Amino acid sequence: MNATPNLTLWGVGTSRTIRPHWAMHELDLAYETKPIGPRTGETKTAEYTKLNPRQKIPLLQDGDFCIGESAAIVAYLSRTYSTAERSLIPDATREYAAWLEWCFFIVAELDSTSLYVMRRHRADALGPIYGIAPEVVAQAGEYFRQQLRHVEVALADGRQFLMGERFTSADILLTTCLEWAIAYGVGICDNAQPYLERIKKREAFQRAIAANAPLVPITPAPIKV
Ligand SMILES: N[C@@H](CCC(=O)N[C@@H](CS)C(=O)NCC(=O)O)C(=O)O
Repeated sequence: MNATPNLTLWGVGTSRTIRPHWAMHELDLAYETKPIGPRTGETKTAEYTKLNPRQKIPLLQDGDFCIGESAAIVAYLSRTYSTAERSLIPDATREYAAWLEWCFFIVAELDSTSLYVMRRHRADALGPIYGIAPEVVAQAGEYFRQQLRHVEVALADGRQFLMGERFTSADILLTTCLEWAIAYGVGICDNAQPYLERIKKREAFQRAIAANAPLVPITPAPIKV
């Protein structure tokens, strides 16, 4: 492992960009932030496109290595920079597999199939670009609630975190989805409420909120229909 990593994180201001900021703070890593925002045109510059041809935030530079996709960045940081004192990922093969299962479940079912579909088709979000579709939005919200039952079971019996008594980066992904769901008026299960309260008291979470705040309010580029 690199003893003095040279880490730069691009992107602030969204529920995806906060994920790697949070992982960095949990792991107590020093890094530089390039505070570019979503839908500002900043992901389309030649300099940025060279680093990330997908033209999306977040993006992590670790020395001469670049990685995009928020969940992949969090997994990379967890694997590369966890220590005995600060770890975001289980070691044992089956626990690691269960962690992977949670990460893929959250990204595929809660984020991409539910919340992001709502974002794409809400009139007050990206609907003017991708089509305003109230029925699709309602169904996606319902599907989110159904899928959240798996989280409800995992958090039963007063369990602290998704994987039991130990905080992992799957909790980072889940928290961002729960906050997003609340912002969209989708109810979350009862035991997710105290879970969220617990998580939000974490110092690393609070530092990540500050690190993810845009320096100036983000003014999105006009929507092109
Ligand atoms: N699946 C990607 C999604 C990233 C994404 O869609 N980022 C948006 C902002 S939330 C973006 O950069 N859009 C292009 C832009 O705003 O210029 C991830 O989790 O990192």
